[in-house]
Amino acid sequence: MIGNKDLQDIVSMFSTESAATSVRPLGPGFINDTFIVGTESGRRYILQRKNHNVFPDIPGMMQNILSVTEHLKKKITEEGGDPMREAMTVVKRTDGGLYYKDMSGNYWAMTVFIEGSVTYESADTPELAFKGGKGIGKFQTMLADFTTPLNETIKGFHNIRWRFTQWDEALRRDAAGRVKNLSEEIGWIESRRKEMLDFWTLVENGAIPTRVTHNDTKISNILFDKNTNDVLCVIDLDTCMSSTSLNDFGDAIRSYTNTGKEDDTDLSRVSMSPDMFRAYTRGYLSQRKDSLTECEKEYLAFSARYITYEQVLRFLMDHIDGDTYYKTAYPEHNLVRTRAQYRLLQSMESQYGAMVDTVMECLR
Ligand code: GN1
Ligand code: MG
Repeated sequence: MIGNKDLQDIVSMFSTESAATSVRPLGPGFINDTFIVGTESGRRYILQRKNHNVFPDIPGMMQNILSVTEHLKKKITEEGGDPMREAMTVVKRTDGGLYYKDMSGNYWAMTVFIEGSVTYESADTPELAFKGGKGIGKFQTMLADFTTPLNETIKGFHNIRWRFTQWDEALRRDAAGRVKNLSEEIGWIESRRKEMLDFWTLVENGAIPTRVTHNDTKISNILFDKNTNDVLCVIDLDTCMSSTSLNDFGDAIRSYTNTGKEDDTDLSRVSMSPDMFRAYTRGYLSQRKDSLTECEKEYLAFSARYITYEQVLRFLMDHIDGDTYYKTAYPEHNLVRTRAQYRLLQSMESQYGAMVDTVMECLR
């Protein structure tokens, strides 16, 4: 564990307004380590240790974040918004660098903390889901004319064909000797392989367009305004890159509509809430209805199944690999997550007809 003195030294590498007075851990991220930094002037900052096992090219990732946030700030300013609160602000190093690499090879980056914001681990009301959908819709719209090529921060992140390559390799390797006990769970993945690849073919042949998207739109990656609960700022831009808008929609549905927790041990609590689905979809389409292609609209409901399936695969694959990717709180954690996300997937599958109808209704 890194000591406070070390953290303060790291903070001093960055151009904060004044010296740090406190550095404390923040939030439940699965990948990076996040800290909140207090300073003498009262301004607060977010310091993150970026996980370079997950993100092999941190310089490329930070370059992405800088160019995306600069673009967003321009848009927000043009529209009369507050660019310091509605977009993340990268705090550079005192010598202008975008990150700091410490003696142990860890990468650190800093942004301004946005005051008056609140985050949620789950959506408790359809109103919040509506606002969340509207926020991601706006985010995608603001990035629609962003043309700077982005680095691929994680290869094939939502590309199921690539995920199957990794999956097949993980099964073959059986690094933790767990495969023998997982025939049922592996069957969940295999029985849907073809259906998922068929969908992905539409992306590969261009029927579903590629756009600049966020790719990790779960509710905890959104800052809401403390007073109005409107989306204030979309954060965690580490995976901002070329992908499909469907992936942002699907991942948000996976998170907002779940009546249980992502790692619920009581599967009877887990299901997809049709009310939350309707609310999020209404919010999202209020911003994106006129910009999506017919094919995107047609597969909107399916994208929730796609991303939830992918998440089942990723949690199970990490369990098979011996828990090397996601942070876990206990040895079977990734398996518990796998089962809970699979229950959510089943719930989506059984309500799929109604989900398609809801999308149609929200498009009218
Ligand atoms: C990770 O980093 P965080 O907690 O926002 C993961 C997402 C998963 C999510 C599951 C880079 O998101 O892809 O959907 O956990 N991020 C990365 O909760 O793998
Ligand atoms: Mg996050």
